[in-house]
Amino acid sequence: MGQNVTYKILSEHLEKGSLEKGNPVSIRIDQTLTQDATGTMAYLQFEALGLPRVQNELAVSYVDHNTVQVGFENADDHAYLKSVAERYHIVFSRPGNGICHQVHLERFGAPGKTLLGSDSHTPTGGGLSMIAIGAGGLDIAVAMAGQPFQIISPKVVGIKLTGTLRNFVSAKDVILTVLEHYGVKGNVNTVFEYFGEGVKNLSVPERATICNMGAEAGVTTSLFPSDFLTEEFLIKHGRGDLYRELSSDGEDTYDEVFEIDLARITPKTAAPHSPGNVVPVHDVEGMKVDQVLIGSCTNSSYQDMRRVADILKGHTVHPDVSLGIAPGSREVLMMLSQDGSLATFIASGARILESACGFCIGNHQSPGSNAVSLRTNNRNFEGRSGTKSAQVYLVSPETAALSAIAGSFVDPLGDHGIPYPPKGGLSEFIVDDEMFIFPPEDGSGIQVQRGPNIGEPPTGSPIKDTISGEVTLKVTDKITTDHIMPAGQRLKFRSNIPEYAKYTFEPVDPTFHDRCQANQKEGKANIIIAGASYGQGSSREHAAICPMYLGIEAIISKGFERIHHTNLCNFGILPLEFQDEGDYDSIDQGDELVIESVAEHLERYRSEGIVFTVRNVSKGTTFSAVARLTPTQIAYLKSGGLLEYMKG
Ligand code: MIC
Ligand code: SF4
Repeated sequence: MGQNVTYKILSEHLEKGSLEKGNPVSIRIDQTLTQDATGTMAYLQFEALGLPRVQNELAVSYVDHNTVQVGFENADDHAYLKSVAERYHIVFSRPGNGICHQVHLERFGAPGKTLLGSDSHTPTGGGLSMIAIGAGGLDIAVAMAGQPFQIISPKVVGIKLTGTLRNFVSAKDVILTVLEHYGVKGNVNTVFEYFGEGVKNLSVPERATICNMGAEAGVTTSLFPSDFLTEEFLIKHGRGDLYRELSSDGEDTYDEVFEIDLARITPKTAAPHSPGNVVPVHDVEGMKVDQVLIGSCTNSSYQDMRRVADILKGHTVHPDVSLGIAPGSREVLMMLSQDGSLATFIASGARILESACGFCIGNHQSPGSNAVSLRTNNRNFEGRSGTKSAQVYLVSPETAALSAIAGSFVDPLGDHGIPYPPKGGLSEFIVDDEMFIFPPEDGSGIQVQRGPNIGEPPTGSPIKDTISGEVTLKVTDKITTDHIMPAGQRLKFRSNIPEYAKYTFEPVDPTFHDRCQANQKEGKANIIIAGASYGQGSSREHAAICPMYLGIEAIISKGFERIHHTNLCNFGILPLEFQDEGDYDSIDQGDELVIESVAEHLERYRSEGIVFTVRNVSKGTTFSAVARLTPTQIAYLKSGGLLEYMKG
């Protein structure tokens, strides 16, 4: 029986379980990556496991998120990360080296490998035909301890590509087309695998852009086959020996096929405030633009940047627009400086930003009130830019550059008078590993540095037999992890849970923290009621750790996103789904709920889920809610979370 690439790689890495769609399986993890915002907690957790060094093939620690460094906290985190890397045999990518996903693709990605990263955009590695999955930091810590990672054997959607993109239409428009079709919810336990004649017309960085934003659809990962372009990319990065060809055994290996003719794709934009809110650029043509930002792990390759430079050449940024450009890595920046593109950016009036996440996570470059901001990154959730009233549109680098010149939204296929740049630029990559610190063989003598902002990971307690408490918060559909744990100016508290917990649900209800603590003092549980697709977006496990710290014992929703559901189990919070979604309407914030005999229920594992009865004491009613848990997740809940389970 033929296989697709997804199942070929999964079979090679299978440690436990049977690879049949819907079954939980454990897979061996070859490589791990962390970034600083999730990494400090991941390494604190790894340290708590008490091992002498990491056990997996390759572990890389990047510093790219918190590089603005207002206050001492971030610099202290960087010092901790550097020392912990040397101590436990982890490669350290210094601040300035670039954005984790871009750098990992350039320097470590390899076809057929598995990669687990504490960042939801880890699937960028699928551009090199890897099974690259985003997860919470604790899952990465456990993978670094040599333990397998559990996933549900996925449904594989084959995205069949034919044709070639027209000039001025790019990979971003491809993934926006996919998002337009599949939306941002309901794609859990699914993989998007690209195949077909059109694949050979997309470069590795273009494939990476497409895989990167598959995260917005909520899939487990996305990937491309590995072919002559993969080999060329690897050879140019001095890693040709890692090449292996990987392709699917045919169209009938997919559970579903979605066909895209690249030649028919038109420029798209994701309008405020969701990456799934896709409209043709043509529909917004002429809209006045205040800010344009080009970069992020989605669109910051040399190919993207070079095309932007070619479009900007000889033009000045419109007087009403602020244009910022953040090349994705030091390699890209060095190449742009060598081929003259950097000079072109400067001459055009662009503001050159650090090779880091920066604007994408609201660390800086917040737009003005009600401003229209065009960005090449992957998320435009309300307020993520740092300005709640801003209107953020996600676009391709081509649309961004043309609009920065015009001062208004430009349809790249329209009559803008700028010719499509001929293929140019450097044909070889600049490979330079000077900004990595490779660990010594024996790091046992290294002293780990801990600044005052670095706290201990909180310990969980075993799930209670009766969960009795208040609905402290009722929220609607599509609550993102940016709503639960804001980033931006709050990001510096990632290593300090008591401090960071003060900002839990800050954008939704700033009184949440105090109200939770009041209930905790009275010995009452805090319970959250949520709509569909709860926990969309980032992998940040802080969206589970801080609620755990604030005594959230259960969350009842119309549905959870994959990474967040896993994080909740990892931190001992019971995730329940309404059996009848209509029950959501009958509950009010402030109602008292009781869930009894939790332990007894958890003994009754069912693959379709365990049904609990929830009593609404305030309304005098009952309703049913299902916990969709794997046997391992049940064990974590009983132990008080994954860390407690691992510690035995
Ligand atoms: C994001 O894009 O939201 C982040 C910041 O990269 C997160 C990770 C984090 O919250 O630290 C992600 O995508 O997982
Ligand atoms: Fe960084 Fe933005 Fe990519 Fe997240 S999405 S890793 S914040 S560039």
